[in-house]
Amino acid sequence: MLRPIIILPDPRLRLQCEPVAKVDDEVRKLMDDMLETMYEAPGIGLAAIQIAVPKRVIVMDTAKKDEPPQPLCLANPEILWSSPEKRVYEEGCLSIPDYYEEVERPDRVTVRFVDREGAQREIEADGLLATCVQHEIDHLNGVLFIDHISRLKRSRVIKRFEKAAKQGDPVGG
Ligand code: K1U
Ligand code: ZN
Repeated sequence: MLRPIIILPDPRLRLQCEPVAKVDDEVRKLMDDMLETMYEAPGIGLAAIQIAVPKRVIVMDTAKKDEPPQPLCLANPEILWSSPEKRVYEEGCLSIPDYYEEVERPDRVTVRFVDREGAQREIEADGLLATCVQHEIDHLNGVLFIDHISRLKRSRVIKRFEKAAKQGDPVGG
């Protein structure tokens, strides 16, 4: 089922999300809805809070267009290790449509999480997957990619989206 994505300045995007006690059928349905919503957007990642569910669940698929899909569903993801080397990538966010800015983050991370079957796993991510998983875990802590850019750029984009929300423009243009 497709779910609506909430947009800046929705205050729910600043919530600290709650861990999932168990990956049961309800959480698996949430993961399926998130993947469907992410692919339709389209995007390469989505956190549950972006569809107004304050749980520590994220989905991602960073496969290239010419590769088979590689959906990943992570409950309670935790970064165990981050590389000292950094990578800069021009990020976007489905909750801040049509705004892109370069963000510097660790180039590689090790992440522990619970998978769709309820098993605890670890992945080592690099490149785009590393950038994406850090962006999504930030969402679970109420952090947006604009919190990693200059204060001036951040206040400009927040003002733009506040104005659009007041005028009833749903995409913030
Ligand atoms: O969390 C989100 O808002 C999704 C976001 C994830 C993300 C993008 C870039 C860097 C880090 C994390 C997006 O998917 S924005 C859309 C996007 O990047 C994209 C859309 C279509 C094709 C390829 C990329
Ligand atoms: Zn985002």
